[in-house]
Amino acid sequence: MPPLRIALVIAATAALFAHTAQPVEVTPPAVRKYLSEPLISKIYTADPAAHVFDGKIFIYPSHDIDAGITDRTDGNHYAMRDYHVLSLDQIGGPVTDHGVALDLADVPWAGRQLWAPDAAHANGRYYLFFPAKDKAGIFRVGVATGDSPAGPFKPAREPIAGAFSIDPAVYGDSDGAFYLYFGGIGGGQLDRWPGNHYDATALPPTATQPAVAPRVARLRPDLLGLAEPPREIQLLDTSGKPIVAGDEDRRFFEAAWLHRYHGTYYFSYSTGTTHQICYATGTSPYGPFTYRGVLLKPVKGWTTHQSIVEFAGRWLLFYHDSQLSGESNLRNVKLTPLHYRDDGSIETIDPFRN
Ligand code: FUB
Repeated sequence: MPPLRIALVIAATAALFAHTAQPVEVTPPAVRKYLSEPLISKIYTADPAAHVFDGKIFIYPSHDIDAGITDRTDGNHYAMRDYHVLSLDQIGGPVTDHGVALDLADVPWAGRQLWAPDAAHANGRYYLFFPAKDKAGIFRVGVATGDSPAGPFKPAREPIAGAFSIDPAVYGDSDGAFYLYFGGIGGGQLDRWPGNHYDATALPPTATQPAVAPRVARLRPDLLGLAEPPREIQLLDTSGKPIVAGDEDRRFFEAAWLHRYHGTYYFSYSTGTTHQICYATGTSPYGPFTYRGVLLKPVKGWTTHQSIVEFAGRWLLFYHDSQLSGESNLRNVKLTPLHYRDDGSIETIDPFRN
């Protein structure tokens, strides 16, 4: 063997030996810690709609269960059957689970899947707004009333006429008017309601067409029905153009929420497939809302859903992830402070810290 070749073989053997025989330093994967811990672990909870009633924080979440449903089409495995209300007197204090506030079996029109609810206080009563599939498998929005923020709630016999799809969110404005926001694409069926009429064969927009938009309607003074036909909310980019369906980082998917800060209306929502909570701002509860940025980066799990409320002089973000179970449909609710910059933009929250 020529001297050069011998030298190369020796070098290669030495290198191989070094690789296999030397202790190899392994860099452990970055350990990601959660920004905050579950508020309650005895039951699985998700989609936290938080409100301050009677000086306390009340949370109206979905109550996740393992219903043994393996069919994940259209979110069928999210097969929740009741609602529990949670409350806490102070941030970091103990969380009370007030037990079953509404049971699917007591809702005459509903068939299955009690998804994300919300609540309101008016007329000396408390109102729980909730979506469920009716007996024909179409998502509707129902309302139930009670004397206490913790429930129990008595459901109306029929769903709210003119309200459909999922994720109702109620906003009470400073002039006493209440607005109902709703809708969720994909499993939430909003794509099937072009022009507010149900059409199971409706085609979703193409990637370059405006995205399917959530709806808003003012509620009647008794809050038991809509005062007007729902309007499509315009979500615009900063050049004033509608956000298009192919813009999955910014287009609406589900989880509508409205809050007001320094006179500006903030519409926040989940982008679904890209797992972000984004927000957009406007000067009216009807919109249009102009996209401002990401409020919450993706959490552990598939879904993400938020509410924002001011309590004791601090702004709080309520959200969920799948920390406890690792399963996308068995979630746990959390809270973390939220911070505004001087220009009214919101600092992006990372649900993990390194
Ligand atoms: O909890 C069921 C559905 O998952 C909600 O309605 C959506 O917002 C998503 O969180």
